[in-house]
Amino acid sequence: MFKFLLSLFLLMPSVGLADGIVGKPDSHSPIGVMGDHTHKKGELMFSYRYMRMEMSDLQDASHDISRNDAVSSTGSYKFMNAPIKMHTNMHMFGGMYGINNRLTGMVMFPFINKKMQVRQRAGDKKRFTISTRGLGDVKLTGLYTLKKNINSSWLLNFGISIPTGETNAKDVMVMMNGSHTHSTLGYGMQLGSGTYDPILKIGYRKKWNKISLGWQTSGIWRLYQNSDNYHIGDEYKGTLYSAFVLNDWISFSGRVDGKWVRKISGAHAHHSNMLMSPVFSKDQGHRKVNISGGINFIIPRGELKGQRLALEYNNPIYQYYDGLQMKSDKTVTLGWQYAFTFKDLF
Ligand SMILES: [Cu+2]
Repeated sequence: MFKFLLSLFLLMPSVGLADGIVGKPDSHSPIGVMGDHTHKKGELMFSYRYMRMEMSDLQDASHDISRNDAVSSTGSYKFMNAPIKMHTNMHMFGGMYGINNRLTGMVMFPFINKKMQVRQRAGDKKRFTISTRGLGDVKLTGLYTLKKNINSSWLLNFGISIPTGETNAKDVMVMMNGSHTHSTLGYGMQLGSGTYDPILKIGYRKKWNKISLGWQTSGIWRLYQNSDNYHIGDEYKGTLYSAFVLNDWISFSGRVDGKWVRKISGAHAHHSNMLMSPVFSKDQGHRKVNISGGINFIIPRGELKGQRLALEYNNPIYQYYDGLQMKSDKTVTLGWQYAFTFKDLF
Protein backbone atom coordinates (compact mmCIF):
# COMPACT_ATOMS: atom_id res chain seq x y z
CA MET A 1 0.00 0.00 0.00
CA PHE A 2 2.72 2.44 1.02
CA LYS A 3 4.84 1.54 -2.00
CA PHE A 4 1.85 2.10 -4.21
CA LEU A 5 1.27 5.55 -2.75
CA LEU A 6 4.94 6.38 -2.96
CA SER A 7 4.99 5.50 -6.64
CA LEU A 8 1.94 7.70 -7.15
CA PHE A 9 3.83 10.52 -5.44
CA LEU A 10 6.76 10.14 -7.79
CA LEU A 11 5.09 9.34 -11.09
CA MET A 12 2.07 11.60 -11.22
CA PRO A 13 2.50 14.47 -13.64
CA SER A 14 2.22 17.93 -12.18
CA VAL A 15 -0.77 20.06 -13.01
CA GLY A 16 -1.03 23.81 -12.59
CA LEU A 17 -3.13 25.09 -9.75
CA ALA A 18 -4.91 28.23 -8.68
CA ASP A 19 -5.63 28.73 -5.00
CA GLY A 20 -9.37 29.41 -4.99
CA ILE A 21 -11.55 30.53 -2.10
CA VAL A 22 -12.35 26.94 -1.14
CA GLY A 23 -8.67 26.20 -0.50
CA LYS A 24 -6.38 23.54 -1.84
CA PRO A 25 -6.96 19.83 -1.28
CA ASP A 26 -3.92 19.76 1.03
CA SER A 27 -4.99 22.76 3.11
CA HIS A 28 -6.29 20.24 5.63
CA SER A 29 -3.86 17.63 6.97
CA PRO A 30 -4.22 13.90 6.37
CA ILE A 31 -7.60 12.90 7.87
CA GLY A 32 -5.95 10.96 10.72
CA VAL A 33 -4.51 14.26 12.02
CA MET A 34 -6.78 16.50 14.07
CA GLY A 35 -6.57 20.09 15.15
CA ASP A 36 -4.33 21.19 12.31
CA HIS A 37 -6.10 24.36 11.18
CA THR A 38 -8.12 27.35 12.36
CA HIS A 39 -11.07 29.14 10.80
CA LYS A 40 -11.80 32.77 10.04
CA LYS A 41 -14.14 34.65 12.35
CA GLY A 42 -17.71 33.37 11.97
CA GLU A 43 -16.72 30.36 9.88
CA LEU A 44 -18.18 26.98 10.87
CA MET A 45 -17.02 23.50 10.00
CA PHE A 46 -18.67 20.14 10.46
CA SER A 47 -16.79 16.91 10.14
CA TYR A 48 -17.44 13.22 10.35
CA ARG A 49 -14.77 10.57 10.62
CA TYR A 50 -15.18 6.85 10.54
CA MET A 51 -12.18 5.06 12.02
CA ARG A 52 -11.69 1.33 12.16
CA MET A 53 -8.84 -0.03 14.26
CA GLU A 54 -7.98 -3.72 14.27
CA MET A 55 -5.91 -5.73 16.71
CA SER A 56 -4.96 -9.39 16.81
CA ASP A 57 -2.44 -11.78 18.33
CA LEU A 58 -0.29 -11.10 21.35
CA GLN A 59 3.01 -9.47 22.10
CA ASP A 60 5.05 -8.88 25.25
CA ALA A 61 7.82 -6.27 25.06
CA SER A 62 9.01 -6.91 21.50
CA HIS A 63 8.28 -10.67 21.40
CA ASP A 64 5.35 -12.41 19.76
CA ILE A 65 3.53 -14.66 22.21
CA SER A 66 1.19 -17.40 21.05
CA ARG A 67 -2.22 -17.83 22.66
CA ASN A 68 -1.17 -21.29 23.81
CA ASP A 69 1.79 -19.75 25.68
CA ALA A 70 -0.49 -17.13 27.21
CA VAL A 71 -2.97 -19.63 28.64
CA SER A 72 -0.70 -22.64 29.27
CA SER A 73 -0.91 -23.81 32.87
CA THR A 74 2.83 -24.58 32.76
CA GLY A 75 3.85 -21.35 30.97
CA SER A 76 4.90 -18.05 32.51
CA TYR A 77 1.54 -16.28 32.12
CA LYS A 78 -1.10 -18.86 33.15
CA PHE A 79 -3.98 -16.69 31.99
CA MET A 80 -7.47 -18.20 32.06
CA ASN A 81 -8.28 -16.82 28.64
CA ALA A 82 -6.61 -14.84 25.89
CA PRO A 83 -7.97 -12.46 23.28
CA ILE A 84 -7.93 -13.57 19.66
CA LYS A 85 -8.85 -10.35 17.93
CA MET A 86 -10.49 -7.04 18.56
CA HIS A 87 -11.81 -4.20 16.50
CA THR A 88 -12.94 -0.70 17.32
CA ASN A 89 -15.30 1.23 15.08
CA MET A 90 -15.46 4.90 15.87
CA HIS A 91 -17.86 7.46 14.44
CA MET A 92 -16.48 10.86 15.30
CA PHE A 93 -18.59 13.98 14.83
CA GLY A 94 -16.74 17.27 15.03
CA GLY A 95 -17.64 20.93 15.01
CA MET A 96 -15.37 23.97 14.66
CA TYR A 97 -16.19 27.66 14.94
CA GLY A 98 -14.00 30.68 14.28
CA ILE A 99 -14.40 32.80 17.43
CA ASN A 100 -12.04 35.36 15.91
CA ASN A 101 -9.29 35.20 13.31
CA ARG A 102 -6.78 33.79 15.81
CA LEU A 103 -8.94 31.53 17.97
CA THR A 104 -11.12 28.63 16.84
CA GLY A 105 -13.24 26.48 19.16
CA MET A 106 -13.52 22.76 18.48
CA VAL A 107 -15.68 19.95 19.85
CA MET A 108 -15.45 16.23 19.08
CA PHE A 109 -18.05 13.56 19.89
CA PRO A 110 -16.79 9.98 19.45
CA PHE A 111 -19.31 7.14 19.24
CA ILE A 112 -17.41 3.94 19.85
CA ASN A 113 -18.16 0.29 19.27
CA LYS A 114 -15.60 -2.29 20.45
CA LYS A 115 -15.76 -5.99 19.90
CA MET A 116 -13.35 -8.65 21.17
CA GLN A 117 -13.14 -12.36 20.61
CA VAL A 118 -11.68 -14.36 23.49
CA ARG A 119 -10.53 -17.96 23.76
CA GLN A 120 -10.63 -19.91 27.00
CA ARG A 121 -7.93 -22.13 28.44
CA ALA A 122 -10.27 -24.59 30.07
CA GLY A 123 -12.37 -27.34 28.60
CA ASP A 124 -12.83 -27.32 24.85
CA LYS A 125 -11.16 -23.91 24.41
CA LYS A 126 -14.46 -22.23 23.77
CA ARG A 127 -14.56 -18.85 22.11
CA PHE A 128 -16.86 -16.06 23.10
CA THR A 129 -17.32 -12.47 22.03
CA ILE A 130 -17.71 -9.41 24.23
CA SER A 131 -18.63 -5.93 23.07
CA THR A 132 -19.27 -2.38 24.26
CA ARG A 133 -20.78 0.60 22.55
CA GLY A 134 -21.56 4.19 23.41
CA LEU A 135 -20.25 7.72 23.57
CA GLY A 136 -16.54 8.06 24.37
CA ASP A 137 -14.90 11.09 25.99
CA VAL A 138 -15.99 14.38 24.42
CA LYS A 139 -13.08 16.70 23.66
CA LEU A 140 -13.49 20.43 23.97
CA THR A 141 -10.50 22.43 22.76
CA GLY A 142 -9.36 25.76 21.40
CA LEU A 143 -6.96 26.32 18.53
CA TYR A 144 -4.85 29.42 18.79
CA THR A 145 -2.64 30.76 15.99
CA LEU A 146 0.69 31.57 17.61
CA LYS A 147 2.30 32.84 14.45
CA LYS A 148 1.21 32.99 10.85
CA ASN A 149 3.01 33.92 7.66
CA ILE A 150 1.83 33.61 4.07
CA ASN A 151 2.94 29.99 3.83
CA SER A 152 3.58 28.78 7.38
CA SER A 153 1.82 28.71 10.72
CA TRP A 154 2.37 27.72 14.35
CA LEU A 155 -0.71 26.50 16.16
CA LEU A 156 -1.48 25.76 19.80
CA ASN A 157 -4.34 23.36 20.58
CA PHE A 158 -5.39 23.26 24.23
CA GLY A 159 -8.41 21.98 26.10
CA ILE A 160 -9.97 19.20 28.03
CA SER A 161 -11.27 15.68 27.56
CA ILE A 162 -14.59 15.34 29.40
CA PRO A 163 -15.34 11.93 31.01
CA THR A 164 -18.55 11.17 29.12
CA GLY A 165 -17.30 7.67 28.23
CA GLU A 166 -18.25 4.69 30.37
CA THR A 167 -15.53 3.17 32.63
CA ASN A 168 -17.68 0.36 34.02
CA ALA A 169 -19.01 -1.18 30.80
CA LYS A 170 -20.12 -4.79 31.28
CA ASP A 171 -20.91 -7.79 29.16
CA VAL A 172 -21.40 -11.51 29.57
CA MET A 173 -18.11 -13.30 30.27
CA VAL A 174 -17.67 -17.06 30.22
CA MET A 175 -15.91 -18.24 33.37
CA MET A 176 -13.45 -21.10 33.88
CA ASN A 177 -16.19 -23.47 34.98
CA GLY A 178 -18.34 -22.60 31.97
CA SER A 179 -20.76 -20.39 33.86
CA HIS A 180 -21.80 -17.05 32.40
CA THR A 181 -21.58 -13.87 34.43
CA HIS A 182 -22.39 -10.29 33.59
CA SER A 183 -19.18 -8.55 34.62
CA THR A 184 -17.10 -5.41 34.14
CA LEU A 185 -14.89 -5.69 31.06
CA GLY A 186 -11.13 -5.14 30.80
CA TYR A 187 -9.48 -1.72 30.58
CA GLY A 188 -9.15 -1.82 26.80
CA MET A 189 -12.87 -2.40 26.34
CA GLN A 190 -13.92 0.64 28.40
CA LEU A 191 -15.05 3.75 26.54
CA GLY A 192 -13.46 6.58 28.51
CA SER A 193 -10.80 7.57 31.03
CA GLY A 194 -13.24 8.55 33.77
CA THR A 195 -11.32 11.77 34.47
CA TYR A 196 -11.15 15.35 33.17
CA ASP A 197 -7.90 15.26 31.23
CA PRO A 198 -6.00 18.31 29.97
CA ILE A 199 -4.88 18.21 26.34
CA LEU A 200 -2.03 20.20 24.86
CA LYS A 201 -0.79 20.11 21.29
CA ILE A 202 1.59 22.21 19.27
CA GLY A 203 1.73 22.07 15.52
CA TYR A 204 3.55 23.64 12.62
CA ARG A 205 2.68 23.67 8.92
CA LYS A 206 4.54 25.00 5.93
CA LYS A 207 3.23 25.14 2.39
CA TRP A 208 4.83 25.53 -0.97
CA ASN A 209 3.07 25.49 -4.31
CA LYS A 210 2.56 21.74 -4.57
CA ILE A 211 4.02 20.37 -1.37
CA SER A 212 3.12 20.94 2.24
CA LEU A 213 4.78 19.71 5.39
CA GLY A 214 3.60 19.59 8.97
CA TRP A 215 4.24 18.17 12.39
CA GLN A 216 2.39 17.95 15.68
CA THR A 217 3.41 17.00 19.22
CA SER A 218 0.74 16.40 21.81
CA GLY A 219 0.03 15.11 25.28
CA ILE A 220 -3.01 14.14 27.30
CA TRP A 221 -2.55 13.88 31.04
CA ARG A 222 -4.59 11.78 33.46
CA LEU A 223 -3.99 13.64 36.69
CA TYR A 224 -6.04 11.72 39.21
CA GLN A 225 -7.86 8.47 39.89
CA ASN A 226 -11.36 7.98 38.47
CA SER A 227 -14.37 6.87 40.50
CA ASP A 228 -13.60 3.22 39.65
CA ASN A 229 -10.26 3.50 41.51
CA TYR A 230 -7.89 3.45 38.57
CA HIS A 231 -5.93 5.95 36.62
CA ILE A 232 -5.13 5.34 32.98
CA GLY A 233 -1.71 6.29 31.63
CA ASP A 234 -0.73 9.64 30.15
CA GLU A 235 -0.35 9.65 26.37
CA TYR A 236 2.23 11.45 24.26
CA LYS A 237 2.06 11.59 20.49
CA GLY A 238 4.03 13.02 17.62
CA THR A 239 3.43 13.03 13.90
CA LEU A 240 5.20 14.28 10.80
CA TYR A 241 3.42 14.47 7.47
CA SER A 242 3.73 15.72 3.95
CA ALA A 243 1.21 16.20 1.19
CA PHE A 244 1.58 16.56 -2.54
CA VAL A 245 -1.04 18.43 -4.56
CA LEU A 246 -1.88 16.80 -7.85
CA ASN A 247 -4.51 19.23 -9.11
CA ASP A 248 -7.19 21.52 -7.70
CA TRP A 249 -9.15 18.61 -6.26
CA ILE A 250 -6.73 15.84 -5.21
CA SER A 251 -3.73 15.60 -2.92
CA PHE A 252 -1.78 12.61 -1.64
CA SER A 253 -0.19 12.37 1.77
CA GLY A 254 2.40 10.34 3.64
CA ARG A 255 2.76 10.35 7.40
CA VAL A 256 4.75 8.88 10.27
CA ASP A 257 3.37 8.93 13.80
CA GLY A 258 4.54 7.75 17.18
CA LYS A 259 2.61 7.22 20.39
CA TRP A 260 3.69 6.50 23.95
CA VAL A 261 1.04 5.40 26.45
CA ARG A 262 2.02 4.89 30.10
CA LYS A 263 0.81 2.11 32.37
CA ILE A 264 -2.41 2.08 34.34
CA SER A 265 -2.14 2.64 38.08
CA GLY A 266 -4.62 1.72 40.76
CA ALA A 267 -6.99 -1.14 39.96
CA HIS A 268 -10.55 -1.24 38.68
CA ALA A 269 -12.92 -1.46 41.64
CA HIS A 270 -15.14 -3.92 39.76
CA HIS A 271 -12.59 -6.39 38.44
CA SER A 272 -12.59 -9.66 40.31
CA ASN A 273 -9.61 -11.99 40.63
CA MET A 274 -11.53 -14.58 38.66
CA LEU A 275 -10.90 -12.72 35.41
CA MET A 276 -7.24 -13.56 34.83
CA SER A 277 -6.68 -12.36 31.30
CA PRO A 278 -4.28 -9.98 29.53
CA VAL A 279 -7.18 -7.56 29.02
CA PHE A 280 -7.63 -7.22 32.79
CA SER A 281 -3.94 -6.63 33.42
CA LYS A 282 -2.86 -3.10 34.33
CA ASP A 283 0.08 -3.46 31.95
CA GLN A 284 -1.58 -1.50 29.18
CA GLY A 285 1.40 0.78 28.47
CA HIS A 286 2.96 0.72 25.02
CA ARG A 287 4.98 2.55 22.39
CA LYS A 288 4.10 2.43 18.71
CA VAL A 289 5.27 3.89 15.43
CA ASN A 290 3.03 3.82 12.36
CA ILE A 291 3.24 4.91 8.77
CA SER A 292 0.26 6.07 6.75
CA GLY A 293 -0.70 6.87 3.22
CA GLY A 294 -3.68 9.04 2.41
CA ILE A 295 -5.65 10.84 -0.22
CA ASN A 296 -7.63 14.08 0.19
CA PHE A 297 -10.30 15.32 -2.21
CA ILE A 298 -11.95 18.70 -2.34
CA ILE A 299 -14.83 19.54 -4.64
CA PRO A 300 -13.55 22.70 -6.34
CA ARG A 301 -16.73 24.01 -7.95
CA GLY A 302 -20.44 23.49 -8.40
CA GLU A 303 -23.19 22.89 -5.88
CA LEU A 304 -21.00 20.84 -3.54
CA LYS A 305 -18.04 23.25 -3.66
CA GLY A 306 -15.74 23.06 -0.64
CA GLN A 307 -16.85 19.61 0.54
CA ARG A 308 -13.88 17.47 1.50
CA LEU A 309 -13.49 13.71 1.48
CA ALA A 310 -10.38 11.95 2.70
CA LEU A 311 -9.06 8.48 3.35
CA GLU A 312 -6.01 7.35 5.30
CA TYR A 313 -4.54 3.89 5.73
CA ASN A 314 -2.29 3.42 8.73
CA ASN A 315 -0.01 0.49 9.46
CA PRO A 316 2.30 -0.18 12.42
CA ILE A 317 6.05 -0.51 11.82
CA TYR A 318 7.20 -0.72 15.43
CA GLN A 319 5.38 -1.81 18.61
CA TYR A 320 6.64 -2.30 22.14
CA TYR A 321 4.38 -3.44 24.99
CA ASP A 322 4.77 -3.21 28.77
CA GLY A 323 3.44 -6.69 29.47
CA LEU A 324 1.31 -9.06 27.43
CA GLN A 325 -1.10 -7.18 25.15
CA MET A 326 -2.87 -7.46 21.86
CA LYS A 327 -0.97 -6.15 18.83
CA SER A 328 -2.24 -3.42 16.50
CA ASP A 329 -2.93 -4.17 12.89
CA LYS A 330 -4.17 -1.59 10.45
CA THR A 331 -6.29 1.49 11.04
CA VAL A 332 -8.44 3.01 8.31
CA THR A 333 -9.87 6.51 8.59
CA LEU A 334 -12.49 7.88 6.26
CA GLY A 335 -13.66 11.45 6.67
CA TRP A 336 -15.92 14.17 5.40
CA GLN A 337 -15.44 17.86 6.20
CA TYR A 338 -17.38 20.93 5.22
CA ALA A 339 -16.70 24.54 6.14
CA PHE A 340 -19.12 27.42 5.58
CA THR A 341 -20.41 30.66 7.07
CA PHE A 342 -24.05 31.35 8.00
CA LYS A 343 -24.20 33.77 5.07
CA ASP A 344 -23.55 30.84 2.71
CA LEU A 345 -26.67 29.11 3.99
CA PHE A 346 -29.23 31.87 3.57
CU1 LIG B 1 -12.02 23.04 10.47
